Amino acid sequence: MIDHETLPWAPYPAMTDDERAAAALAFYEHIRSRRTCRQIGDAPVPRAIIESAILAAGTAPSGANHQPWHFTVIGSPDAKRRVRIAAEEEEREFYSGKAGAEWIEALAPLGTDADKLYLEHAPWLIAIFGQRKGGLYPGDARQNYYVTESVGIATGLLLTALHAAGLATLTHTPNPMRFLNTLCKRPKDEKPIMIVVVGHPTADARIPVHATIKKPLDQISSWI
Ligand code: IYR
Repeated sequence: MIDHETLPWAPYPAMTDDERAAAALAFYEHIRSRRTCRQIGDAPVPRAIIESAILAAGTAPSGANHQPWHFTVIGSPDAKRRVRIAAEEEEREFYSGKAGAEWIEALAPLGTDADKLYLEHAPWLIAIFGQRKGGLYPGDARQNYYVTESVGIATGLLLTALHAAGLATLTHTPNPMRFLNTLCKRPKDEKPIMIVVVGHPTADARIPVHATIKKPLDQISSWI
């Protein structure tokens, strides 16, 4: 076996089980208040917040610790406009037939359509790419592993960090979204996974009731 260097486990802060239970419950209360916002306005958000959130996302566990993700942060009005135009083009096809009746019906309670105003108005769009090839160090061109899973976890942390900073988020998945490679100048072997739209809700923002229904514990878990 190849020798590998280790460090002693750095203990987490001491806590009683009661304190842990209270912390877990408090975190649940915090995260359950996050919801997708489709009316994100043009109120500005400091770049430093986005940087910290991406650093948080980058702590996610990943296959072989290769960290197979890339975040392109889109803040220039011109680039946001180009994303909106390209995404709306795909979405118009999606909503006018490509999606199929069952998918359209499933989306009806969310009230989504092909207009993606927020892509232009929101202060930041974060385009997230998964890297099939890479490795830990700059210039590595090794195989990456569990790319979708790793990027999914990192995206979850990104949303959690942005929520902790009091910002509204929306996960947007234009279908297909290969146009993002061109727009963000990313190589072909990177797969666009989604766009996270970040900002403040507009004063008249509303949320679909459908989105507030969360499955209870006994439906999402079994204990054996
Ligand atoms: N990408 C489209 C459609 C869409 C699909 C699913 I599944 C959603 O949960 C929401 C939307 C859009 O952004 O409108």
